Amino acid sequence: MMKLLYTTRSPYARKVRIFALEKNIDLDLVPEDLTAKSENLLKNNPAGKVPALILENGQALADSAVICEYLEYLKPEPRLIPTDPEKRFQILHLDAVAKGMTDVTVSIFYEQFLHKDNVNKPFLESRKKIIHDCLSFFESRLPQIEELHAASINLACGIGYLEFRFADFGFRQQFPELMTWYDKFIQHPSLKKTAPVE
Ligand SMILES: N[C@@H](CCC(=O)N[C@@H](CS)C(=O)NCC(=O)O)C(=O)O
Repeated sequence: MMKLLYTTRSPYARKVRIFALEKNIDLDLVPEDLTAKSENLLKNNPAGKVPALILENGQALADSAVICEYLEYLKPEPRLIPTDPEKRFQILHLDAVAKGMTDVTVSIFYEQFLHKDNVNKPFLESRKKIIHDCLSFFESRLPQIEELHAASINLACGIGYLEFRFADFGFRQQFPELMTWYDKFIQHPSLKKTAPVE
């Protein structure tokens, strides 16, 4: 069976787990400790990040987008990355914005984790503004994220991570329509099963 190196908190690993659940692909989930990275992780992904997938022949795949692309290739149905070029690049664009928002959220977590007593306030404020702008972008595109696809999954993972770490940012109040979408979207069994836990 393929092995997925992951953490239960990682929004990127969560996207991969949701893809696998939707496609009924069994993965052997191997937990990683990112404060003491295993040799296995560093050997398979020298960038030291989860998720990393190890195929049955030993080949490693790093990065959630690459792994999801592989799972889509392995089992095309249900389609989560459209093939029709117009739809495909629309979704991939939304997917990239969702990933950008998650990257920014994760960078805030690291800043707070590393500089607890001396956080860079202007950095945090500029990062929060990016998150705000991304959420606003998606709130004005609700029809495009109605269905289950790479971008809607990625966005739900990003918002899930935001709620998990920074529920006090106030985005629930600022984006009620998007959060109504989110609360409904996370009822999908694959999302319920992968909610972040410490
Ligand atoms: N672009 C990567 C990002 C993966 C990533 O940043 N993962 C975080 C956990 S949420 C990580 O492994 N961080 C460890 C580190 O950067 O040292 C992906 O999409 O898989």
